[in-house]
Order: sequence, then C-alpha cells, then structure tokens
Amino acid sequence: MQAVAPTSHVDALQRIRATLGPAGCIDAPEQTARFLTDFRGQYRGATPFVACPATTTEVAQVLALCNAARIAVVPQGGNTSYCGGATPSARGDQLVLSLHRLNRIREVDAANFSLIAEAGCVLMNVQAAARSVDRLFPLSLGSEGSCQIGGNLSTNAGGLAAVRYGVARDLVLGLEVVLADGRVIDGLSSLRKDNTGYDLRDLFVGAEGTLGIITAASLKLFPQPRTIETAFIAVPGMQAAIDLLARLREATGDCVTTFEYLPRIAVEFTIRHIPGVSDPLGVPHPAYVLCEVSTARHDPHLRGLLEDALGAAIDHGDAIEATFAESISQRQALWRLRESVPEAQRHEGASIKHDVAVPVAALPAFLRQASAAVAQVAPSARLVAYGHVGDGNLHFNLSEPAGGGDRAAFLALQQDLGHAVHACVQEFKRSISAEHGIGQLKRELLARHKDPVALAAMRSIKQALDPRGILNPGKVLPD
Ligand code: FAD
Ligand code: 2HG
Ligand code: ZN
Repeated sequence: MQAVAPTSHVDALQRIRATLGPAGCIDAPEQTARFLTDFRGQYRGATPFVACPATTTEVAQVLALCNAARIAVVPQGGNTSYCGGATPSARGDQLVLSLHRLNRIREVDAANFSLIAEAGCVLMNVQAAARSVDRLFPLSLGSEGSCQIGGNLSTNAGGLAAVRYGVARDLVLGLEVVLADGRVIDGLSSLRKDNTGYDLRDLFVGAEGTLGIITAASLKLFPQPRTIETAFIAVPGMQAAIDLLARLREATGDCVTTFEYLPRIAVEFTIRHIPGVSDPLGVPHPAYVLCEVSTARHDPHLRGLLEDALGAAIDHGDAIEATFAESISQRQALWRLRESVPEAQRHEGASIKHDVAVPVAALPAFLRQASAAVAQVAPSARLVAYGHVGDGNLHFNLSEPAGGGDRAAFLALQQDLGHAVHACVQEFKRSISAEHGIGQLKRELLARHKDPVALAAMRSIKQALDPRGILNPGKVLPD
C-alpha cells in the first residue's frame, strides 16, 4: 500500500467515492437507514455514505484515505449484533464500511478440512460451502441467515454448537486483515501449527472492528455428522440440567453437540408468538433442555445410549420426561423453538438483557442468587434465563411485567438490575459478556469488571495498531 498524503475530510470522501464507484457507495436515505440502527433498535447513527468495497484492495484504499484524513470507520457485517458495535455515532462524521460485497468463497479444501471465505459471506453460505464437499462448518446461530463470518469472528460468536466445537475463535486457522493505515496482513494460512512469534490472528478475533478489518478467513471444517439424535428433555431445574449434561457427556462418549436450557416461560413465549411452534411435551414442566448428540460415523447404538442415559437420569430425578425428533422436520421444529426465543421475547415487550458466563458447575448457584437479587429490584419483571448452559453461558434476560404495565418504569431500572446481576457475576469472578461483546453498550461495565492491567494492555495494543484512533472509536474500550 502506497503512502497517502494527508488530506481533508471532503477530499478523502470524494476520493473514496471515486475508488469504489457508484456500486460501492450507498447514499439514498431509504437505503442507508438499515445500516444506521442496530438490530435491537437501541442506537441510531449517521454517516456521510455507506462504503461498500468489493475487494481487499478496495478496503485497503478506503482505510489508507480515512487514516490520512482521520476519518473514523465503522465496519459492519450483517448488523445483527447486540451491543451497538456496528452503529456509527449520531454526529454523522463516521464512515460505515459494509463488508457485504466481499462475499466470495475463495477456496474449499476437503482434504485439508478447511475453507477460505471472505468476510462478507453470510454464515449460512459458509455452512453450505462446507456441506458441498461433505464437510461441516459447525458455527450455528439463530441469526445465521444474515450475520456474516467477518462479524462472527469480530464478535467471537458462540452459538448452539460451542459445547462441542468451541466458539468462533476455535474455528479459525488464519486471517487476512487490513490495518488502520491500509496495510494488509496476509495471514490466510490453513496450517494447524505455526509457532512463529506472536499470534496476531487472535488479536483481531473478538476485537469488534477496533484493531483492523477482517477481509477473509481460513476456517476449520469437520466431518459431517452421520448420526444425529435430538431430544427435548423436561428437567426439574438448573441443577438437574447440569447433572444431566455430565451424565450424557459420559454415556455418549462426549458426543453432546448442543445442550440448551429453556425455562418454561421461554417455551410459553415461543408457543404464543412464533407461528407453527407447539409444546413438544403434553404437560408443562419447570424447564427443558434441547440436547443434540451426534457422531461422524453411522452409529445405530447412539439412540440406545441416549435413551439408557435418560432413563437413568429420570430414575435419579435429573430428568422428568423426553421426546425425540423422529424426522428432519421434527428436528427442525425443536431447533426453531430454541432459536426463536429472542424473537418471541421481543413480542413480550421491552427486555433487559445480561449475557453472562460462570463455570458450568456454578450455574445453579448463580441462577439462585441472581434471581433473588433481581426480584428485590423489580419484583414483577419476568425472568427469562436461558441459553448455552453447556458452555456456562446464560442469557439472564428480563421481560417487562406482564399485562403491559409501566414500561418506562421497568426500563428505568435497567442500571439497577445490571448492578444486581453483575454483582453476582463478580462474586463468581466470571464474564459480564459471554458472547455478545462490548460494543458501545458495555464499555462502562468493562471499565468496572476488567482487570485494570489487562485493560491497560488492551489500550497499548489499540495505540500500536491504530495510533490515530480511526477504527470503530467509541466501542469496546472505555474513555
Ligand atoms: P455486525 O453486527 O455487523 O458487527 C459486529 C461487530 O463486529 C461490530 O463491532 C462491527 O464493527 C464488527 N465487524 C463486523 N464485521 C467486521 C469485519 N469484517 N472486520 C472487523 N470488524 C467487523 N451471537 C452469539 O454469539 N451466539 C448466538 O447464539 C447468537 N444468536 C443470535 C440470534 C439472533 C436471532 C440474533 C439477532 C443475534 C444473535 N447473536 C448471537 C448475535 C449476533 O448475531 C452475533 O454477534 C454475530 O456474530 C454478529 O455478526 P454480524 O455479521 O451481524 O456482525
Ligand atoms: C441466543 O442465544 C442469542 O439466542 C440471543 O445469543 C440471546 O436474545 C438474547 O439474549
Ligand atoms: Zn446466545
């Protein structure tokens, strides 16, 4: 990348327009609107225009110009994230850079169990590319039809199969990244082993666009599962669910791929609001687990192993009853029930969300303590605590009181509720953001909960990689 002479904002923006051409710039307000507010509608921003480069070279040219003119850049993928990380400030001086045109699968290597995808590839298309060579890309989220792999890596997304395959960070082999000044790190290695100095790749994963722009990623693939068993299991509560998880991991030879906890209220919300969802079991139960076990070989015994383990769990009081998916459509229906909980919760009015992680074994104690703490602050709020308990990650969410009570009064409690929940998290010394990141929503929380030495090291890294502070300012790091 050639050095770009310092330039004025107006001049730089004009040169970016000339570089990208009309197809690479979105101006019309009716078209820019969707780039300027976040998925939950919590933030609203403005931008001179939306820049849509189609190649890594174009991304590099845009950044070089922005860096020279000190124009802030807000990278955006599918815009499905929860903390306002992809929304520009309302001042109108930050350039939104959408990656959606950078959407080619560059390489699929079945023998190496890897593929290279550009950042703007929608997650579902990455999964399909892997499937086309009989491989699995296991990252799986409710938003997979619109989120992009660059966004998944930048938020280090978790999702529904992390208990088996890990989070986005665990699934990446190498990255191509454009730095703030427009230089490109060509790190698209597909190697499993490479101990040649600092691991720069890991810096950009989970950085939410504050250290560089991911333009492509080399990703790990796995054998396609040949045998899948999906069960919807009624459980008495969280402790039973955790005990059941250990039992099923042991009994199936660690084949548990998904282990999602749903309290009754979450199931009721989906039945009420999501067309086609019905109660998989005849009578209501306190809580449920959506559990999937799978193996990459044809295994006629897997179902029997699971049934035996569930039978023992029922005898022991860790499970009440269970139903199995007997067809692809039944499996899809169970997944739909789980994946549509966020949407169903939206239909129940305002919600206040906490995305926390504690050690798996501490989940029951955390749930007890945090439930009691929020009941003190907002006795009529409805607790919807669900999620990826196989990873110790609970979406400890609250819905406004039933019957359309005083929404404003409920939302006014947001800070107090946050303090109550995060004080419990602190007691277990764990994470205030398990999978949704920091964005602009949780910067102050980060300041309070992150180890100060770690925070100082993060600031040093930011200063070294983005000395002019043009990459997604106002996100992640507290002021
Ligand atoms: P965006 O929202 O566009 O951006 C996210 C952040 O990354 C921003 O800070 C942005 O600036 C930055 N960024 C985007 N692309 C790049 C890039 N190429 N280079 C550098 N920075 C970039 N999340 C989970 O972890 N697990 C779940 O189970 C889950 N389920 C969800 C279900 C639903 C229905 C919804 C709506 C969301 C869910 N999410 C979940 C949240 C969200 O989908 C994820 O955070 C996802 O990874 C965001 O991807 P995106 O492409 O939409 O990123
Ligand atoms: C999920 O697990 C997502 O469904 C969204 O991470 C969680 O809405 C939420 O709180
Ligand atoms: Zn989640």
